[in-house]
Amino acid sequence: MATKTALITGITGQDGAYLSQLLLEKGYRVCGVSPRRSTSDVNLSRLEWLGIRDDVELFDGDLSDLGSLIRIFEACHPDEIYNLGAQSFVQTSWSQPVLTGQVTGIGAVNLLEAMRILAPEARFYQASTSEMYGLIQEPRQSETTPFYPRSPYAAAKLYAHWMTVNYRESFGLHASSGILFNHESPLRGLEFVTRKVTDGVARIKLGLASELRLGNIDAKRDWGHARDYVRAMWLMLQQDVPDDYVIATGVTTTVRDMCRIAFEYAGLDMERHVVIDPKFYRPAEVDVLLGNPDKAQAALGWQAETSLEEMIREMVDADLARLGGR
Ligand code: NAP
Ligand code: F7E
Repeated sequence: MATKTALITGITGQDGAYLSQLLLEKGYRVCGVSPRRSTSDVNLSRLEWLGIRDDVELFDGDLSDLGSLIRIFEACHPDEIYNLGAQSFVQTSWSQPVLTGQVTGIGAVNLLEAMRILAPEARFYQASTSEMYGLIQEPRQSETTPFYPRSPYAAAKLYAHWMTVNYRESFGLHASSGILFNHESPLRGLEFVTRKVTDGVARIKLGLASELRLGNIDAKRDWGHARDYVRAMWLMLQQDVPDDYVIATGVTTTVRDMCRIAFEYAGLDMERHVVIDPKFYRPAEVDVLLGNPDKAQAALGWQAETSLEEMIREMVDADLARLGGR
């Protein structure tokens, strides 16, 4: 008999899959919101990769459809709600700004409304993001650093972030936001730069490709492992008092150096294969992000456990295995 029920939006994404695995290990009943897609076999691939496809309950629904969320609340009676669903690719947010606002911004409010009406005693996690710092106002970003979003995605997330704070303060909901810096894994979408690089390296190593086309490789990010970061989400909801926390490693690295780690691990020379393609430049770039996770360490006892090197090696190995090389 499960002790608690968790409801996860974005259960088919990278974080949703790892969080489901963690919660199942802890004995939770795990329910997920599953938006309609034409290819159900594709969006279940991460849950299948972790071997937990049949251990979670999926409910048809969409963050942009409040009625569907209400029906899901009535069916699964969640104790904990994790809002991970989003249009999460920054580049796409310039070509689909309205959809990004509706899903990533308003979608969070739809979920908060469903909770306020049907499950006010539940606990709520909002997937906020370091992208909200955008044009950084302090060299190390903490919970008190002012925000300056630089993309439609970041602006939508900032709205969702403040609405989470507002529902906490207005209605007394146990609603917390994790301001997570970039986190990656073998389950990362292929369009994001780490996975694009590790997949590209594997293809070059196996003779399936000869070049890798990238955009601004001078950008710097604070990269951690998704498996470590979903643990922080759960810890936030176990606290007596809801709050907001930065989750980061405290180390920043250029895309160029991250790329070099991947190529060198595969025994390849990155200079021979990387081609800069302005197609991947963004209308407005976030040049550098560096998180200060001191509050999470002190209050949650959380810290990142996986180094960038370890994570990139795991991702290259997974891509080589997927593509049939090892
Ligand atoms: P992801 O892999 O892109 O997953 C996004 C999830 O949202 C998928 O399950 C997707 O479903 C779902 N989704 C998309 N549109 C939806 C809609 N209209 N209704 C309901 N669900 C919808 O993202 P992630 O990397 O796991 O990130 C999880 C969350 O954390 C996201 O909110 C992201 O913005 C945020 N975040 C991520 C990072 C990071 O570095 N990974 C850092 C900070 C914050 P389909 O599979 O069907 O498309
Ligand atoms: O880009 C540069 C790019 O797309 C990282 C999302 O999970 O983390 C993610 O957003 C950097 C940028 O992640 C390519 O210009 C260079 O400076 O991997 P990314 P992101 O934009 O930081 C935050 C925390 C989120 O919340 C988001 O949901 O890498 N870059 N060349 C490239 N980026 C991509 N994608 N592709 C390139 O070819």
